[in-house]
Amino acid sequence: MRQKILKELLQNRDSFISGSQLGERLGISRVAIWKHIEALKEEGYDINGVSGRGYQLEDSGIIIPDEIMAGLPQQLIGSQIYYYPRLDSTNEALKRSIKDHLSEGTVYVAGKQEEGKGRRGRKWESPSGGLWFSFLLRPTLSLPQTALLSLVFAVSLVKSLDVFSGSLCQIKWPNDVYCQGKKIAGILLEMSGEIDNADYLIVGIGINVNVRKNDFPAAIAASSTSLLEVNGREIDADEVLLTVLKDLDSYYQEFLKNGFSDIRLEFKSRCLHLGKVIETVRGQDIIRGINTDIDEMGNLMVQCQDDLLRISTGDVKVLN
Ligand code: BT5
Repeated sequence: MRQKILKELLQNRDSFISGSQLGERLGISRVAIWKHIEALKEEGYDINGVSGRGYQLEDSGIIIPDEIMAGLPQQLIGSQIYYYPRLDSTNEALKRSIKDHLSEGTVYVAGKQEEGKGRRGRKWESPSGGLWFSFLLRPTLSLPQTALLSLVFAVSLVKSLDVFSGSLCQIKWPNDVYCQGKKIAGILLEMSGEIDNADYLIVGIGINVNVRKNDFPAAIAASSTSLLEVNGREIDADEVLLTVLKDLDSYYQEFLKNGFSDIRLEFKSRCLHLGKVIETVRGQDIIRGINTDIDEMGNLMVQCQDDLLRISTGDVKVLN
């Protein structure tokens, strides 16, 4: 019933709709409507109630799962979608639900995250207006193959975001997505299990869709961008989600079938720093050199004077 009330409110978002009108349309009492509205507010939906006029929903990118799922017949990623107006972190929420036997491909989307996570304990700013979601996979791959998925999904994401940004997006190894020189999206993979037998893999993706600069701390505002900023207008978050989920699924299937070879070439063609001088840290050492290649295992190859070094984890700073 709550989903039905939400749909009615979304369809009437430009005006107020009274409790009795809602009740008539859905065949329940005005009091029952009021109770559901209070529960929806409790979940985090921003609903204005004005006596004598009724209810109005503030729509800041609400996703209706049924509508997205209807556009994804037969695919694994997005076979189940749940939307929450507010969560701590979609990765954490999905992790907590795993014991409830969630099916592979389940997606959790949040309107905003109060404790959004980046890699290595960093924070991911997740105000309203962004697309913050995670999905569950149970791949039967070796650990190095599973790790490659972070590069595979980065390639998938640049392809999707090209469409909505109208420009060629790029990847900063291993999986940050850049648009016009600024970060627009990030990916966080978390897994649990044994080395060759992952219990589960959670893939978290954050995309700055309609996020406004002044919703970010100054440092993040300066180094990031959004689809809103590059287009100069708001973009439908549900269309972005639909496209992104389709591409993620097709790249995942392609990787399972044919491996990394072709996807690696796409990664290289979109890599922000291939052929450039980069800096990264390995153990206690700061490595500075030319990034000459990304190898078949997704490692970064860095030429430092006479040594060709292979970097398998970490962050990259692009120097020129
Ligand atoms: C990432 O980490 O880029 C992975 C981000 C994954 C976020 C998704 S949202 C859904 C799911 N649920 C979660 O809790 N997380 C995932 P990393 O490469 O460590 O980048 C983090 C750094 O990016 C921060 O230290 C900031 O400098 C910067 N940053 C933080 N929020 C940002 C934002 N919204 N846009 C651009 N840059 C941001």
